[in-house]
Order: sequence, then structure tokens, then C-alpha cells
Amino acid sequence: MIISKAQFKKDFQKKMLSLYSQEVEDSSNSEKYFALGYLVKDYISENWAKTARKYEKYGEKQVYYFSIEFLLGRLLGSNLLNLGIRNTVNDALTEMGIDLNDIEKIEVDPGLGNGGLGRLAACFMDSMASNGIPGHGNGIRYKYGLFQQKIVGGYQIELPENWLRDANVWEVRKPDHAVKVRFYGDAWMKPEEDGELTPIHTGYQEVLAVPYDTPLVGYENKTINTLRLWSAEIDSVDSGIPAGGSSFRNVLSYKREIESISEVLYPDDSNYEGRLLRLKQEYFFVSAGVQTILKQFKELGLPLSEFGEKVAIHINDTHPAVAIPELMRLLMDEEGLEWEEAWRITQATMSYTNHTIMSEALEKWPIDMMKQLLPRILLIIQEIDRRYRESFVLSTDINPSVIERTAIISDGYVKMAHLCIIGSHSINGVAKLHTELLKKQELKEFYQLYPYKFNNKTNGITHRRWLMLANPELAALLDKTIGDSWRRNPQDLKLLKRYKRDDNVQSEIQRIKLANKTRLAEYIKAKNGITVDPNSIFDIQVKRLHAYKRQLLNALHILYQYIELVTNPEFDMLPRTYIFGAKAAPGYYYAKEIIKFINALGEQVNNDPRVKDKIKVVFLENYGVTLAEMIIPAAEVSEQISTTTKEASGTSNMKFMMNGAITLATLDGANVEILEEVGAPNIVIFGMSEQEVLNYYRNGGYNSRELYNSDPRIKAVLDSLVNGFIKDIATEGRDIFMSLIDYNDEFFVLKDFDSYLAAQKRLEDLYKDRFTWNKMAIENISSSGVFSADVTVKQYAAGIWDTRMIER
Ligand code: GLS
Repeated sequence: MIISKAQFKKDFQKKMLSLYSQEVEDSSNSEKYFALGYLVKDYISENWAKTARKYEKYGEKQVYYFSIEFLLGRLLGSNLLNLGIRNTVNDALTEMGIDLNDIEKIEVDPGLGNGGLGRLAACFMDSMASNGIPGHGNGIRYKYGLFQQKIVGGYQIELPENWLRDANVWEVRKPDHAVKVRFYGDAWMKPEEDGELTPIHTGYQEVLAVPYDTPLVGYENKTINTLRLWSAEIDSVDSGIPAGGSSFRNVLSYKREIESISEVLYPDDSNYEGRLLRLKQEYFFVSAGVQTILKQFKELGLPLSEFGEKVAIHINDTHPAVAIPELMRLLMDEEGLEWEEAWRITQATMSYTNHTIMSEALEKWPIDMMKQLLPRILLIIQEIDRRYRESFVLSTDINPSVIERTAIISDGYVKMAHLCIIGSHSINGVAKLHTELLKKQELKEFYQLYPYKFNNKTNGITHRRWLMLANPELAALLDKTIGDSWRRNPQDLKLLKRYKRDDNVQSEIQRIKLANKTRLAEYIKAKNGITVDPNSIFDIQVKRLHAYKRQLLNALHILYQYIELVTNPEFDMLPRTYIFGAKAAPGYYYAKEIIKFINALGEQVNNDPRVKDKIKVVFLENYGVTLAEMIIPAAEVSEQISTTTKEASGTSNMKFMMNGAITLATLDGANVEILEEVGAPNIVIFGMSEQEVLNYYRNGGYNSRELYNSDPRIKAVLDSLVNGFIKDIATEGRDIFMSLIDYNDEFFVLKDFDSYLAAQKRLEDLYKDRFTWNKMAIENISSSGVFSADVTVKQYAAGIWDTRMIER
């Protein structure tokens, strides 16, 4: 949109008056934030309504991205940017004596996701709107997002994240669009006189699902899509009151039970606990979403047989898997379709992304639990399973054991990934390696049955948030050097390659990096009280704390350097600042021990005069989207060191690269493709190959104790965990030692140790030559365009959803 500074000032003053009955000069920063936020929402509104009308007019196929997490980050900055009015607003506010940055800081970062999976959903939302793809999100409006992390005495403490305490300016509550979702009761098929079976569901509890819509603003293209998040509310006091009647106490506890459905986000990443409440959450937002989509479709007046041509529903990991039986239920029970036709429509509509091969993340629900909570849905799943098995009866070339292993229901469980694969027309992995592993390992038998369903869609990130917003100086340098076409066409970042040897560009890149490092150093000083030198190498690992991500390997290397510094007079190294940020799932004991270990190590190293400021170790608490926006532009080394085969893709690896950090990586997930893009001289690779890892796992691992006995560096490092050398980790040191030696080092930390050390040394040598380092940084930035989510969502649109992009 186009707006003059004068007009904006007028609008802003008017908004302030109508909201708070006061002048801008008399308002607090918080009031300024709300006035600006509501004003920006007004600006958005017109095109929001228009976008919906435009889609309708052209009969566009709509995509609905179903995800139990959307990790959006703050929206004021990105909305201003995408509307194309950020500079005007900034200038106008400056003239009014107001700093836009101060106002943006007021916004609470809604943590409605755990990590990569939720953040990917948010990046896709931005990129879909920005590319004119009619794509909307469907999820849960959690009252409490991911916990706030505090570090006390080196330990993680979790505090509730009440992000809705003040108003959320972006959402619009739509009570008139509420729908009812049914839980519990009894379901069966009743035989009729004519021999037909009628589904019956009685004694259910009805929960009201109330939608809250958030606009998803496309980049300078007038497209506004919708993120619909559902909140659970009590319907009316007399529906579903449990035995005991409607006494005040009963009603109150019933209300609490209902509202608990959308109360909190489960704080586990790549892991699941088979809790009833989680299954309730899943069916809740899925049923509300599918019911609404069907209703909207019917308003178009088209025959139901065309549903799959007008609607695509994407199942983001297995959490929304019940979308498949739910659509079947609606098409059959409510719309009267026959099974075969409902099944054809459902398969045409549904597609599924797998985000991990970790077995602990693969959801399976006990049949009894599903029978109790979702009796009608279970009947449908049983019928899908029965027909699946039956479809092989006549085929002689399929081994019955394959059918048993791939069936949806077996061993007393409903296997949600199997349901997704059988009920969808497309299954994709999130990086080339990951997809290959699915095809030849984890889902091999399915791949043999349905090779045509499998495809790869490597993840991507929105370069608008991760470059333009997070690193405005670098964005300005790019504009000046190669023009601004990369903003719309991220692959144009390639144009920068020509400047990799250019003195001016090199020194500008270095200057901007130093400015970002200085900013982060100030934050570290203010938050952690640690003085770090912006001229030291900033080596950063930020992500969820998980054994397979191997923050431990990083910490053990620091410990190795520390031991060398204090015992070996010959040892020298460039000064380095190691920065960590990571939340551990509250119940993940081992991960929390590693946090304590890193903090204890930092406490000791940072205060040991013998280290002479060569090493600083910083653990930044409460890592999330907002913090990432400050940390990533300041990084020089990006630690992507998961055990090969375990990280499906990773997305922070892409953000770091785009901001000019050099990746230190195993050949895992999307690191493989980063190497392909940037070329071997511009990335530092180490560690076991995929084949080695798979072979070791097949043969029951390796003998880590032998390594401990034969490599004196490993021995010194591990002994210092248990001999009191590192203070205050008696329990943690012992547990970590045992995990590596007695429990045989499941994630090959010691096996990769030697190769990691060598890689770290290579990295340091590269850093000594600033020309080479800057050249590498430029190569990384210029090769990062393919990792824009713009590229990814276009591949989804063309290859999976079959949707068009609307012209700007
Ligand atoms: C994850 C994977 O662990 C990441 O590697 C991946 O980048 C992300 C998005 O595809 O999905 N799976 C998961 O359960 N949490 C993730 O972050």
C-alpha cells in the first residue's frame, strides 16, 4: 500500500485518541504499540476482505495447512514490511520523536510452537501469501504458548507463557463462525430394514470451537490470507454436563475441562506422549477446520465430487492425521455419500509431510483410548484398515507380513503415520536425504507399495523475516550492490557472487557482521553479565536441546580446549565466544543435565584467569523466534552437528547461511544440500557418513569404551566430568559419562570427536585469513536463495496441491 507520512501521522493520532482518549505525546510505549498495531490491522483489513472475494470470484483452489503448531514470531515488524510501509512509518514516527524499534519490542512473541516444525509452518504462511497462493493455516489458539525458560543456578526452570495477558491486536474473534466438536459417547452401525447400515453416535459431549483469525500479509502484493486458530469453549451449560447435575461446582469443573483443550501447547519437540488431552487437541482443531471447509465449499454450489479439485488439506506431521477419518465421516454421515466416493475425495484432498524418522515421535494411539474419546472416528479408521488389508487379498506377490506391518491398526494401537500414508495422495520428506531415508528405510514397504506417492520438498525459510527484518544493514548492502530484485526473487541473491573478491563489499560484510556481534555482545552483557569481545569468533548453536543434536559434542570440544589452555603451554587458539540457546522439554531429564553442564562449564571457564579471555561460554535463556532474530545475524560459525541421519532437515542452518555464517556440519538433513549449493570450500564438513551410521546401528553400535581407553584427549575430557575438575556437576557429570561409556554413546559423540576437533581447527585456520573468510561468507549469502520458503511453497503448490498463484 502507499501512504504519505502526513496521512499516517493523522491516522496514528486519531487511533490513539479513539483507543485511549489521549494524545500521542502523552502515551506510553505500550499504548503506542497497541495504537499502531490496531491501525496497521485497519490498513490490512480492506485487502483481507478483498483477497477472499478474489479467490471466490476466480474459483481458486484453496490450500489449508493443518498444523498443531504455528511459531509466528512478532508480527508488527513483518506486517509493516510486507505492507510496504515500514520506511514511511519509521520516518514519520522518527519525526514525532518515536523510535519504532522501541515500540516493536513491546509485542509479545507468541510461542505457539516448539521449534523447527512450528516455525516452518509460519514461514510457509508468509511465503504462500507473498506468492499469491491461496493458502491458509488451521491450528489451535493455545492460551499458554511454549514455557518461558529461566536459568537458575545453571538449571532450567519453566514458567508459564501467558502471551494473551494483554490484548492480541492481530486476531479477530469470530463467534458466529463457531462450530461444535463431539467427543466421547457410543458409536455403532445400526442395521436398517433395507439392509443398509446407519452410523449412530449417542451420549457425546459437545465442545464449542470458536475461531480467531489472524491476517497473513503477503509481501507488497495486496494478498491477505488467513490463519485460523480455534479456542475451546463451553457451549451451553446444559449440554454435556457430567453426571451430578448442573450444580455450580459441576459446571465450573466441566468448563475447566472443556477449556483445557486449548489451554497449553505440549512442550515436546520430535517426541510424543500418548496423552488423552493431546488426542483431544488434535481432533478438536481438525474437526472444527474440516467442518468449516466443507461448509464453505458447499456455499460455492458445486457438486461434492469436485471437492478435491477446490480444496487441498495438508497434514503437517501426523498430529492432524484424524483429518482423514473426519472428512470421511462428514462426507458419509452428514452428506450421504457412499464409502468409495468419500474415499476418492478424501485421498484427492489430503497430503502429508513427515518431519522426522525418530521413532519416539511417531504417534500411535491405544485403540481403547480412541474408542473412548472418538468412537465414530475409530469405526471409520477400522473400516479403512479393513479395506486396506482386504485390497491385498487377491495379490500373490505381497507377503502377508508386509500387510501386517503396514496396517493402520495392529498390536492394540492406531498408527497415525500409516493412516496418513494410506489416506493421502502425497507423502513428502523435508530434505533430500530425509526423503531417501524414508524411501529406503523407515517407510520402505510403503514406498514399494506406493512409489508414486513419495516426493521430496526441502524446507525453506522466509528471507523477508530472516534477512530483511533481522539484518536490515545486510539487506541494504544487497540492494546497493545487486539491486533489490532478490526481495521478490530470492534466487537473485546469486548476483552477489560476482562481488566475492570485491574489497568494498568484503569490508562492508565484515563491518556489518561486527555491528551485529557488538549488538549481541551488549545483550549478553545486560542479560548474563558476561563481557564478550565482539572481535572474537562468534560460534553459535541454537536449537532445541536434544541428544541427537549433540550440543554435548560442542561442549566437550570447549572442555577440551579449556583443558589444553590450562595444562599445555604450547597450545594456542583464536579467541572464541561459544553461544548456546536451547529449551529442553520439561520431562527430558538428560537434556536438562546437558544444560546444567554447559552452564557449569561457562561459569568456570569465564572466570578462570588462566584462560585469558580466549574462551567465553554463554547460555542465552529463553531461546525463541525473537532472540533468534538478534543472534543469527551475529553468527560467524553455525553449528549443525547432529548425528547423521537424525535431523530431518533443520532450518536454522539456512538462516545462518543467509546471514553469512560458515556452517560447521555433519552431512545430515539439509546440510547436504547446503554443501551442494555453496560448494566444499565454503563449508566445513566432518563426521560419520550416512552409511557408516546406518551400519553401526544395524550392528548394534560400537565400543565407545575402547575409544575412551585409546584416545587420551577423550579420556582427559571425560575424566574431567567426574573427577571434580568441573565444579558443581557431580550428578550431571556422572550421568553424561555413563551415557557415553556405559550406555555406548547412542549418538556417536565420541566416535565423531576426533573429526570434529579437526574440523574446528580447519575453521580456525580459515578465519585467520579474513579475505578468505569474507569470501566464504559472501558465497554463503549468495547461495542461500534456493532455501527461501518462496521456492519451497511454489514446489508444494505445483507438485502436491495443484494450486495456482494469483497475479499481484
Ligand atoms: C522437525 C525436524 O526435527 C527438523 O529437522 C525439521 O527441520 C523440522 C521442519 O521440517 O521438523 N521435526 C520435528 O518434530 N520437529 C522439528 O523441528
